[in-house]
Amino acid sequence: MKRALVTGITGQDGAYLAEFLLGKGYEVHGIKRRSSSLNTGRVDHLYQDPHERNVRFFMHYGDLTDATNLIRIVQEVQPDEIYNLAAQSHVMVSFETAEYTANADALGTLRLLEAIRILDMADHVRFYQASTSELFGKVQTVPQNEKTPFYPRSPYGVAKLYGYWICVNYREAYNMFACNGILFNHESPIRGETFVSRKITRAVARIKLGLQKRLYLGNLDAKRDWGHAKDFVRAMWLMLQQKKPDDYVVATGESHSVREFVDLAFREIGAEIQWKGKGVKEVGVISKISGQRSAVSGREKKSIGVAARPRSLKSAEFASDFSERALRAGDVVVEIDPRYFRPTEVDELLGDASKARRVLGWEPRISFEEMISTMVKADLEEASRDQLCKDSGYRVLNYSNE
Ligand code: NDP
Ligand code: GDR
Repeated sequence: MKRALVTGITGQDGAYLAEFLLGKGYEVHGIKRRSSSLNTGRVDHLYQDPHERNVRFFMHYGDLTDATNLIRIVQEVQPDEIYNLAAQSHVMVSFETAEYTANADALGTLRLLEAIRILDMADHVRFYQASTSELFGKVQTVPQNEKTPFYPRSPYGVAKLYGYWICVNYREAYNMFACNGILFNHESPIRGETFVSRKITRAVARIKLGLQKRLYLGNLDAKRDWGHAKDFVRAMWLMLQQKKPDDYVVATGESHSVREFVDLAFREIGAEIQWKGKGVKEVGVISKISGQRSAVSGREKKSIGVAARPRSLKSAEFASDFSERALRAGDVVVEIDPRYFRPTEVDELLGDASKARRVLGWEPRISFEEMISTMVKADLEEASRDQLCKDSGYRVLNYSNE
């Protein structure tokens, strides 16, 4: 049985990858951070009581900023494959926590590679590094592939640049099987709530149910090549199954603006958005409501995927019954808040994944539209629980505008 060690297992990709690897018969070990509140929500459904037989899922306390701890875990686990997904992964936050981001994202990668070397495992461990399209930053060519020069635009991008090159260097210096997956944006119903995709789908659901009035965003014109996380973790695994280690761009080859994302998300609840005004005064106004009800069927719920939290269908139906009370044509539902503008922005990303298609046989299966639809539906279910509480007289907090 193959054994994998996944850092960042409590994050979006870690949860999908863990489920994928368990499905392939792996024994999966994850590193989680100690935190004062629970941080394992995305993998709780994978938890197995260690006292049971045939347990294949294990968690270890650890942190990418703690070298001795990483060495100990790698020694104890003796993995065949290591997936380094842990990172301070929020670009905007990296401007506020630049040094920490460098420590975790850049030096954290070095610490893991060194752990492999110190433990004399360089000749048999396969290593995946979560590199990113943020390396391209101020893009030098369109579309971006493995040969496109890098020009990162944030402390996060710069830290990941170190991670990329140290991975290449250890491959060349010590003959390690180390791969960079240069992944473009990928989202899902379990995406962190402060990334723009989830911020939008969550707000759309809450606006529909009358739990929130407005969505405040930054740069509406930024364009991203957005795919689904479930498709992208498959590419990570494929990279480590090849004869030779290499670096691959993973992307859908389609680019959409934040504005388009908002349009499609609102359309999912039967509302059309009209954009009025310019610059920071621009607003999104509801121009038409079709009265469409957007509840989630049992079958659709299954397709939301792995780590989607279990919810009751009843609550989703309940939510749709109350839906139309909140929205009216003419309502201003989107506004610009310059606080979300970044000191340096990545304006437009478009990936060329032809190498991944050719060598790995990888291609995305979930479309942009399907992904948004799934995300809105999942967020409607989640919001419906808050609505139930609110309608029963309990206080519901809104932490959406981050
Ligand atoms: P998330 O932010 O959802 O997850 C990050 C994970 O890293 C969480 O498990 C987090 O733990 C953990 N983590 C953060 N800091 C540390 C630390 N110091 N020590 C140990 N663990 C830590 O990210 P994603 O799942 O979206 O992304 C996975 C990786 O892929 C990241 O490295 C990201 O930079 C990269 N990437 C992501 C893309 C995307 O579009 N999603 C695209 C390209 C690259 P906790 O839960 O406790 O916070
Ligand atoms: P990104 O993702 O920076 O591409 O990094 P994010 O969703 O944060 O931003 C995408 C674009 O949307 C614009 N934007 C906003 N972003 C946020 N978060 N909040 C807003 O209110 C908002 N309004 C507009 C941003 O300016 C940006 O242009 C993600 C992370 O997962 C990284 O870890 C990963 O490496 C890259 O994707 C690929």
